[in-house]
Amino acid sequence: MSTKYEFPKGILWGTATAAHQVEGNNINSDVWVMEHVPETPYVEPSGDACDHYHRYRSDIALLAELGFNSYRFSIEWARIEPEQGKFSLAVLEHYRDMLRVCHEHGITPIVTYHHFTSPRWLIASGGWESPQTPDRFARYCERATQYLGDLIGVACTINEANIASLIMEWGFAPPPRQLHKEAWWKATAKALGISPRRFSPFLYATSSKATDIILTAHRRAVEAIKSAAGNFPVGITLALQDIQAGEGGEKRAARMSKVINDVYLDSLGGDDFVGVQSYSRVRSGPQGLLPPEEGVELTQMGYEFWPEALEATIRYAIARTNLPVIVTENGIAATDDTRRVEYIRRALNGVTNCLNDGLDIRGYTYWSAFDNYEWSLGYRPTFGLIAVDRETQERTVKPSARWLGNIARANGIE
Ligand code: GCO
Repeated sequence: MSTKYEFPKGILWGTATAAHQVEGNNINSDVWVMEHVPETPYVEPSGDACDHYHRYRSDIALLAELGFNSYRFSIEWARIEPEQGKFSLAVLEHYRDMLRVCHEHGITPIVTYHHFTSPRWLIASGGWESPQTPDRFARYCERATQYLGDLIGVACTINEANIASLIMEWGFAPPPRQLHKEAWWKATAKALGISPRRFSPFLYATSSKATDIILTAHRRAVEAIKSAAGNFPVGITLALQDIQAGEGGEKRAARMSKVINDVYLDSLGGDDFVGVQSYSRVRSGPQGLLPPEEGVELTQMGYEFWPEALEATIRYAIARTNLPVIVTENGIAATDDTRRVEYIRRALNGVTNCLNDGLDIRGYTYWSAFDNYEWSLGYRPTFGLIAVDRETQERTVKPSARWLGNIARANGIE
């Protein structure tokens, strides 16, 4: 006989998206430029994406109908401040309406202020290596909060502040000197009117100076949001991997943890929570990452199917910060939806283990609500609980959406 596990009252059950990945036509952003240079490493451009910019009303209604009580989405800096210092009231009004629609459906909005993309003008003026960026980011956060703050439920300043460190540490990008010579890098820099050496988009802001700038931008943003009517929890989100040591890899694993996780986790004093984003584990050998372990199932992303990483990363984040956790992303790219259910089931098992130990977890957010634009990999990886027809934009609810929606509605799991 199965017993029912009841989650603590008030837990946020939601799904996540990011503006660039779902809205469509984010033409004033740096990533749009990167997607469109002839030498682009992106397999396809984002185009209309899921046309969420126009379909948010029915999309949010659908999420509520499925049983979710929160929705994490990002507001797009490149739209809100299309030119430096010029703010678009029309766009702010658009996001205000999204927030209104959330509340109409009993959904707590979790708003991310920066999710990988930046305005072209920011990158043209030095991007994430410029000492002026923290102030610029704070000014945008302040303006947006003045306009939207009364309707925001939870705020995340920067999504995966550690992503560039992670990309670098794992060798997913060549070292800067080489990167600056790549044809697509040079072409994008040229299109933005900047020299390849000064081109510093968020995902490749890998220097220690950039790390400082990102963390300073976060701090300034927290202050700006709080001073501009922000009467809601404010935090950051981090891509946390369960870093395990393979044979002889202990030293290297410790170094990875430090560079990718600890530098960030150790500077979150004053935040209200930490957003944990977990997908898989990695194993480190003496020289670097080891390939996936033989016999372990792989996801569409090539990651190990390892839902237990969520429990490990929640424990790690809390041990290091002593802050409450919101799981702001957890998910799997899979064509077989039954594997998604199995993945989430095991991940939630980890969440309940943590809760049973008294750890403070405030929410679980599945990435993603929709099959969407997975950056340079285009539309092939399907993370969504809801499929989207690329021709017609028709939404199709997958069984995993109903299954997780029912858990959310019941606030419990069998
Ligand atoms: C990230 C981002 C998302 C991704 C997701 C799946 O974590 O990289 O927040 O934009 O799409 O993680 O890879």
